[in-house]
Amino acid sequence: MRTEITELLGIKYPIIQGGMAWVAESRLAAAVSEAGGLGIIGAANAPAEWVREQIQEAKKRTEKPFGVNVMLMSPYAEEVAQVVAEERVPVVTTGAGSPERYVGLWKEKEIKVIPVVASVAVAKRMQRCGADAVVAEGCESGGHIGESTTMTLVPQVVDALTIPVIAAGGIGDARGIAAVFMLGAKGVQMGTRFIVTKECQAHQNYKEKILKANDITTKVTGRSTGHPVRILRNEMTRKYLELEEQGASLEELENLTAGALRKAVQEGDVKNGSVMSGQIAGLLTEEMTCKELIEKLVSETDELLKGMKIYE
Ligand code: TUI
Repeated sequence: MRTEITELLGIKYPIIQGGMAWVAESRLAAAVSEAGGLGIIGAANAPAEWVREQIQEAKKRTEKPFGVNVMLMSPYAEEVAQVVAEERVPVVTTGAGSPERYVGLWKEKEIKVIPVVASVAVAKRMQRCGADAVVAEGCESGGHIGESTTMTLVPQVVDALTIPVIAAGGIGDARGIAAVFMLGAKGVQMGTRFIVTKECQAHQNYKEKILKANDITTKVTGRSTGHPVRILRNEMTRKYLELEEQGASLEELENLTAGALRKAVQEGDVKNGSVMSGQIAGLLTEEMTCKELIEKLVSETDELLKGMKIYE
């Protein structure tokens, strides 16, 4: 499965693990990279020293390339950007903003820069400022999302850019991978699918909630605040959406979600915590190791694309 993305990143398969806040730590990232994909440590809102420890831990666990996702709304984004450069992490992905001011710093250290984008306009800006590739992320994704679906976003970004495009949002199995290859993507990024792996350290309650979800279990909170976030429905989303409908203040809404993701991921409080998840949760029924998962995805995608015969 060699594509422009495997060549660019020096990896075996063009399968990237999403840099999920609180979930994507060194053990998961190292397991994905060891299995031939690209593991990512999610810096999210964590302090730079935590990110450095995670990078050093991942380096102990794998000699293969891995990445760090820098969440640009974090108060620590600037320091994390520096740590990534100092540690010469092979790949950086970014989310929730534009990484333009850090691109020079990273490129100086020969770090591959892959911004996650949710629109054609931002994708074009990223190419202009020197990105090596982009992740085009549709609103089927969990967490902070844009407006367009993967089906509509990916081919439009592919046509607008010359650098390779990685598709994300709503991909949970080989059918999803084959589908986005058809849309012109050269790789995939999967988040939710990697939460339900043996190496993922998220609380078992979080994993179970994803495994029990169906096609309509996710909700989008925060549309009124300009920061829409896709989460599995629970007591917290019910209260949040009710408050939002009543026109509650930003402060009231933020009180409800402060620390809520950590509460779900680490403490397993899936009633009052934020259980961020993509819409593909309903397709997922089984926890496996990263190696088992990646090998299954690759062999089934191969089969689908080799035997492709849609009609007579
Ligand atoms: O970043 C994500 N997903 C995330 S970040 C996150 S942490 C968080 N938690 C609570 C509230 C808010 C954030 C949880 N999930 N995905 C990548 C992504 N980036 N999707 C959309 C964008 C994006 C949005 C706007 C990228 C660039 C952009 O605009 C750039 C600009 O400055 O115009």
